[in-house]
Amino acid sequence: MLTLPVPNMRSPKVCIIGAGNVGGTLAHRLVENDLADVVLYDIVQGKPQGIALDLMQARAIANHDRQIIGTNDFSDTKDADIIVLTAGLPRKEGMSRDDLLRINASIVKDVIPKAIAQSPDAILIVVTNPLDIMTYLAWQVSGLPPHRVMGMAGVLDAARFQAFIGMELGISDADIRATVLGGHGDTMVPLPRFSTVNGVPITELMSQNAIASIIQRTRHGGAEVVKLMQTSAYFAPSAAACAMIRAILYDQHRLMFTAAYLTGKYGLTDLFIGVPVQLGRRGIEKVIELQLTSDETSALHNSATSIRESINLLPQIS
Ligand code: A3D
Repeated sequence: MLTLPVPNMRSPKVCIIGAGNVGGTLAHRLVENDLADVVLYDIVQGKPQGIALDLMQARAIANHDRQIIGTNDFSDTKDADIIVLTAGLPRKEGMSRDDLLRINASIVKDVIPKAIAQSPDAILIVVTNPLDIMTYLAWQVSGLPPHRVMGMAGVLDAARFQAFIGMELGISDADIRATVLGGHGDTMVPLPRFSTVNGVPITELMSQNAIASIIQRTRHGGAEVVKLMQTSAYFAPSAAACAMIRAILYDQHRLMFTAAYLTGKYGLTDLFIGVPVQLGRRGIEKVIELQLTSDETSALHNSATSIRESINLLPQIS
């Protein structure tokens, strides 16, 4: 039988800006899940090159042919399908919120236009904190349409909620679906009414007290890790970013929670905040509006107010 040659299809390419804990772990996940070639960019000489070489040396054992390039030169990131921003400081002890905002805002303003100039058709996923505000700023300086810009937090926050529900009930996380809206931080809005174990709302399975304490633990899920490890989490954050990238590259039309730009849904306009979206190859295909109770709406609006206050600080601090 005649065998036709396989067409020479281009591999998807993901550019990760910031070869730190989240960026390096994400590169590892992407190549070892055979999802994309990776270009890892960092301002520190040698760091991205070293991680890339380490990952290339693992290829024979990990059994994949993905290319990993480490660079300090944006021209190597050309024609990426997805750009992930993980450059920036995590908040450290003694650092005020405004300090973090100022430092990371200047990084975002510097790197995003350079990355987009190389990959004008890319979809942009922001991980840098403070997440909702950096996503807004990245969108502003990128010039991209809002459906091609999103913040990674909701997938992670929902996964933390899932993990704590699973631990409390002793049930597999595979059967648990959790919903978390709002900003990534103290004002996030985990929603028990929309969180289920194989369709059964957790409100049927747990006491109000147990749910309240799981919600608190979810809100401080990142801080709990920092306290233990003395550094910001990266396994779960990189897993969340990887799941979003898979949904985009495979055009999966998945319902996921991301920081998305709102133009009236939930009564909110001109900010990025965590909401359910449908994610596919074009980016955010639609923002899904849940029918919230008045308490849920006011919690979401409270979160939006805190994001808005920080967005309003941006012109003064940078
Ligand atoms: P870290 O391991 O310190 O890595 C940050 C990297 O950014 C370092 O390699 C730096 O050299 C690099 N960097 C700094 N400035 C630049 C620049 N101008 N250009 C290119 N690279 C630069 O931090 P991390 O990986 O743990 O975290 C990275 C960011 O993600 C921080 O802002 C964290 O707060 C944030 N983060 C967010 C989440 C969310 O859930 C939203 C989770 C985990 C981390």
